[in-house]
Amino acid sequence: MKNNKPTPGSNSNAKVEELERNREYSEGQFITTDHGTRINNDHNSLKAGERGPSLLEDFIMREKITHFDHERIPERIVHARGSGAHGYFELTNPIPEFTKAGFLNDTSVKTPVFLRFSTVAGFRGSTDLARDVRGFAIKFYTQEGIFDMVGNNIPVFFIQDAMKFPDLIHAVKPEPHNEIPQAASAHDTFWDFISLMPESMHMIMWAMSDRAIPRSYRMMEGFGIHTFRFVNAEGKSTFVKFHFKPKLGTHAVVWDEALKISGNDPDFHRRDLWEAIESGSFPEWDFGVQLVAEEDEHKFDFDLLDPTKIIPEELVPVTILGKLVLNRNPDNFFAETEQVAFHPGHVVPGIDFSNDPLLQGRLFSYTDTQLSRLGSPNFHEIPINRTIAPMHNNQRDGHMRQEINVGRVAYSPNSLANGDPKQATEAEGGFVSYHERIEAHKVRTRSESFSDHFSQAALFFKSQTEVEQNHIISALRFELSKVETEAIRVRMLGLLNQVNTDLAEKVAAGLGLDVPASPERPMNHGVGADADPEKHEPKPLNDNYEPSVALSMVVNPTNSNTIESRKVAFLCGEGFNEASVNALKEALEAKGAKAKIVGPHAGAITGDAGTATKTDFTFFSSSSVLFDAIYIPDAKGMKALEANDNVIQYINDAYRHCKVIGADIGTDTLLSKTTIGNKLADNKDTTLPGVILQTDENAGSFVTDFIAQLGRHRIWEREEAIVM
Ligand code: HDD
Repeated sequence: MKNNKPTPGSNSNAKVEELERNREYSEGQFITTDHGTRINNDHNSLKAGERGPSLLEDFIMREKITHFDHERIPERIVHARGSGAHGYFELTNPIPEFTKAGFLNDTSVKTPVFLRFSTVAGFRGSTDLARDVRGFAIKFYTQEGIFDMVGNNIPVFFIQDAMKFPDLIHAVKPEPHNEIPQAASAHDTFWDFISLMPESMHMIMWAMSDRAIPRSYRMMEGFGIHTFRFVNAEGKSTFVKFHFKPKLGTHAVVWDEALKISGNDPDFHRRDLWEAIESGSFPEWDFGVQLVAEEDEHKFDFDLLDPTKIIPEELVPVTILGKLVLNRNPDNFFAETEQVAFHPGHVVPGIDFSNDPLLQGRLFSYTDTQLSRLGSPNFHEIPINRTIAPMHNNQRDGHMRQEINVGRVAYSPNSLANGDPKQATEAEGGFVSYHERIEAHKVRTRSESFSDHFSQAALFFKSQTEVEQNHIISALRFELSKVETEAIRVRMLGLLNQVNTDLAEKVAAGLGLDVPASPERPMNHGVGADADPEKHEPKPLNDNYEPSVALSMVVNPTNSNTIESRKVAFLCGEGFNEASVNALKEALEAKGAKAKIVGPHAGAITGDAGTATKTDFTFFSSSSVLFDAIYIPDAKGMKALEANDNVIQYINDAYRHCKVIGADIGTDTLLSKTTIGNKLADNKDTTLPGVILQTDENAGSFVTDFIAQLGRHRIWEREEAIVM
C-alpha cells in the first residue's frame, strides 16, 4: 500500500504533482517482495541446513538478485554524464504575432519544465570538469504537449550535416583500442578529425575557450543552436533562435583549477546544482529569442541553416520572453534524470523545424536511441517523460506497456468507436507542418552557402578580452601537445592560421613548431568521391565583422556582480578571531553568499571568545578550488597554520586562480610563506589586486571591499601572462 503523501513544499507544479502517482514511500511500511508478500528475513537465503547449500526454491532471494542483475541500462551514447532538476517557465512577454504556441501566449500559465545538463564525451561516472561542451536540454510540459529544447551551452556545433555525427563522436570518445582518454578531447583521433574538417573551426574557438569549463551549470548560457521556425495563427512563419541567459552571469573556472577540481570533487557541478536548489537559491535564466522574418532569410553573410554560425546579437537582438527557474531536485536520479528522454522532434503547434541538415538528422536519431537505451517504444510512458496534455492514439502494446487501452478499436478510420480518437483541426490545436514550398533535385551534397568556415571563428576570437584569448591559446597548446602525430598538429596550425595568424603563431610556439606556409587541403571535405574538391574549397576569411561583447564572458553585458550562492572558505585555526569571522560571514550571507568554516580537524574548533564552532571542511579534506574566495582570520593557533602545507597550498592556489583573498591582521607570517609573501617581498609598498589585507585603517571598508571584489568573479589583472 502506498502512502498518499502530498508533494512537499510550495515549489510544486502540474508535472511534479502528476508524478505523485508513481512515488513510493517506505516510511512505516513492511518490506515485501515485488509482488507484495511480506518478508520475514531479508538477511539470509533459504538453505538446506544451517551450513548447507542454498535452495532453488528461495523465490525471495531469486527475485532480489535477479532484479539487481538487471539494474543497469545502457548509458547515453553521448551526454552520458548529467544532472537534472524540475522548475517552471513563466512568460512575461507574449508573442502571438510570431507563434501560436500556447505557452508563449498565455501569461497566466506557468509551464513545468525538467532541465538536464550534461557533458558530451565522458562516461556516466566521468568528471564534471572535463573540457567539453555542456548539454542544456529542457522539457517543457506544455498544455499542448511536450516541447523539448535540446541545446548546448555553446551556440554553434562542430559539423554541418548529421551524416558526420557518428564520425565526430567516434573521434572524440576514448580511442577504441585502449579506451583512453576518458572525458577528454586531447588525443589524436579527435584532432585528426577536426584538422580535416574546417567547418569545425568556429566551434573549436568556443570549445577551447573557458565556456568549456563552466564554474557552475547555473552560470552557463543555453542555446537552441539551430534556426527553428515559429508559426503564428495565420500560418505565417518567422525564423527563430533560442537563448537562455543566466541570472548569475556566465562564468568559468581556470584550467588548472578544473584539473584540480576533477580530483577534489568530480561531482562539483552536480553537487553545486543540488545544493543551490536545496538551499533555496534557485537557478534562473531569461528565455529569449532572436527573430528573423522569412523575407530576410538571405540578407546575412552566412546561411541561417548552417549550424556552425551564430546571428550576432548586434545584428538581431535577443527579445526576452520570460524566465526559467529550477526550484526542485528530483526525488530519484535514475527514475527522472537517467530516464528522461529528450528529442528535438518533440514540438507543439507554433514551433516547427528549419531545413538545417544537422537538425533534420537529429529528428531521426533521438527516438531511435531511446529504443536501445530505454528498451521499448513505450518510453513515453516513463513518468518523467509523460506529457501532462491529454494523450490518445492507436499505438498499442510493446515491452512494458503501462496503459490499459479500453475498447476493441485500435485503428482509424473506424465506425465502431465513432471515429475516436479523432483528428484535431488546426483551430482545435492539430499540428500542421509549415507549408514550405520546396522544388528541388534530390542531391547528396553540401550547399555552397555553407563554406565560410573562418569568418565567425575570427569574430569569436577577436571578441574575447586578452585574458580570454590567452586561455584559448593555452587550451590549444594543451590539447595539441597531447596529440602524438606531428602531421595533425601541423594541419591544425594551418587551419588556425586561416582564422588568426597571431593565434596560430602563439599556439605554434607552445608546440615548438612553425606555422605551415600553406595549409594542407583537407581530404574530401564536404564532398563525395566524384565531386570536384576545388568547387568546395573553404572560402577565405572575411574579416568584416565588428567584435561582439555578447561573445566574451568577461565583458558580457548580461553579467551582474551578484555574489549570490558564491562560496567563501574561512581558514580558521584554533582560537580564531570570532569578531572578524562573524562580521564578514554575516555580510556575505546577507547577500546570499555561503561562508564555510575550514579548520584543522573535523568536529568543532573554539574561537577566541570561547564559542565552539563546527568546521564544514578540514584543510586536508578540501581545497581552495572548491571555493570562490578565501578569508584568513587571525588565530591564537596561527603557528599551526603557518606550518601546515595544506594551508599554504590553499592560499597559493587561490592566488594563482585569481580569487579574492582577505586576510586579518596577524596573518603576515603565514602570508610570507605563500606566493603573496613572495610578491610583496619584492616591493613592500605594492598592493596586490584582489588581496585585501585588513589593517587598523581600513577596518570600516574591509567587508564592503571584499564583497565588491568577490562580485568581479576573478581578479584577471593578477593573471600573469601565460603566453610569451
Ligand atoms: Fe544530440 C543527446 C544536444 C547533435 C544524437 N544531444 C543529446 C543531449 C543533448 C544534445 C543536450 C542530451 C539530452 C539529455 O540530457 O538526455 N545534439 C545536441 C546538440 C546538437 C546535437 C545541441 C547539435 C546542434 N545529436 C546531434 C546529432 C545527432 C545527435 C547531429 C545524431 C545524428 N544526441 C544524439 C543522441 C542522444 C543525444 C545519440 C544521446 C542520448 C539521447 O540522444 O537521448 O540521439
